[in-house]
Amino acid sequence: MNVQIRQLATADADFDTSFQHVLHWSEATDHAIEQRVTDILGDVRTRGDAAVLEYTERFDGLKAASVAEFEIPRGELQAALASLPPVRRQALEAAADRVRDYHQRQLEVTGRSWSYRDADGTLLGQKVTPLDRVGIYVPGGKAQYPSSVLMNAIPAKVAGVGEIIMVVPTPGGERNAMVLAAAAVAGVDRAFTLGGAQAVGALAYGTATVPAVDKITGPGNAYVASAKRRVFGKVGIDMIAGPSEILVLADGTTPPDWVAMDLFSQAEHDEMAQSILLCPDAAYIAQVREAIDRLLPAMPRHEVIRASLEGRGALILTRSMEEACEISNRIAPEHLEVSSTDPHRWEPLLRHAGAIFLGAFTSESLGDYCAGPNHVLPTSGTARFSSPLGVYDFQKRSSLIEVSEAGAQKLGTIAAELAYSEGLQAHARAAELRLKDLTK
Ligand code: HSO
Ligand code: ZN
Repeated sequence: MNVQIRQLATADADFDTSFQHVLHWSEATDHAIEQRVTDILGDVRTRGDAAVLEYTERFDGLKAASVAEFEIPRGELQAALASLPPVRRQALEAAADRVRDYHQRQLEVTGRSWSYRDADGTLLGQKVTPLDRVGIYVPGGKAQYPSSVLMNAIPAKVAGVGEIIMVVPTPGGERNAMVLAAAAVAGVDRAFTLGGAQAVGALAYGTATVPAVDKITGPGNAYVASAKRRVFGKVGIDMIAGPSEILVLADGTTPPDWVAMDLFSQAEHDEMAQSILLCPDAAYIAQVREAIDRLLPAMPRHEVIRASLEGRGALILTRSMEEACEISNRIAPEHLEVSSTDPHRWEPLLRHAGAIFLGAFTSESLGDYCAGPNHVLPTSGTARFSSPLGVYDFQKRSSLIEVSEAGAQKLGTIAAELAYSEGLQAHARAAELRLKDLTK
């Protein structure tokens, strides 16, 4: 049966209403999940390892006498790498090299501390420091993403994080060799077969066995997302990632099969993933539609792809490429492909997207694995205000101030005046004590 994907045109009288329908995305909070996560986190916080053991047995069916049994020895990570078929290992290592290289360049820009002296010789600046210890949550179960291990751990490593702790749920004890191998390649320091809210709690509060971290990154299910929200403040978090999204902005020159497959590539992640085509050429949209129907049956994940395309997908006919760019900005997609012979003409018009893929050869999937930039990206329109995961997420900044004697005179007068206006006597006096005529 043909795919019932929604088709709209900006020229339609009811376009705004149907477009709102495409955008609408109810992230209804599930109160039952919230409550259970609150209970689990409270329990892990007060009872530590004992609670982690109980929840891991209950949810993942893993029984152990101590949490230490859930730690995967470093040797096992290395052994997993050694056990891979050579082509797989080479692909993993080649991807890691490119991701490392990209983030190394990012470090050169964002890792730089800076300072200057003003006219009075006062030194002002900013010092960049890597985080001491981070936790990386790697989903297990139905989705196993070794690429996400690379995308989380490599920027942390490049930033100079002291210790990287990975947690990965292994329901039934089934360990994924690629995930473990990726941890070895990326330089993960310690790994535990733990997952769910209990793993997030253990990382946030620390237990006798699992060390407390300063920040937790990585995607997870609704329980993990809820737990990350709740521990935020005690620790840092990266973001709460929603289902994957792709928007293809096409001028009608790319082979339609390529575009259809790119739309499938994100749709196959999840029934709730979103794939959208924006194009000013009606005949081309019809060709992509035909390609979708022709190519779908052969896809192993055709059921997920169909559900995603029919539920949240859209083919949108615009009046022009300029208008397509405007609509893309309103959507602020996670991934934006500019499938055009002249992508650099459109790129300056595009303001909101997690990652922008330029030209027909740049399939989004290359970015998921090995182009170099991070694949952890803002979703659900959050590209309006946030950025890809990067080296900067594993660093923090401290301000540096060294006031010279001359500076103390000038700043002391200003600060004292403002301090008196706030009724803060001690602040004012601290500044005034350093004024020359008062210390004589
Ligand atoms: N597209 C996903 C990342 C991923 N794709 C992992 C394949 N594996 C993030 O949006
Ligand atoms: Zn993907």
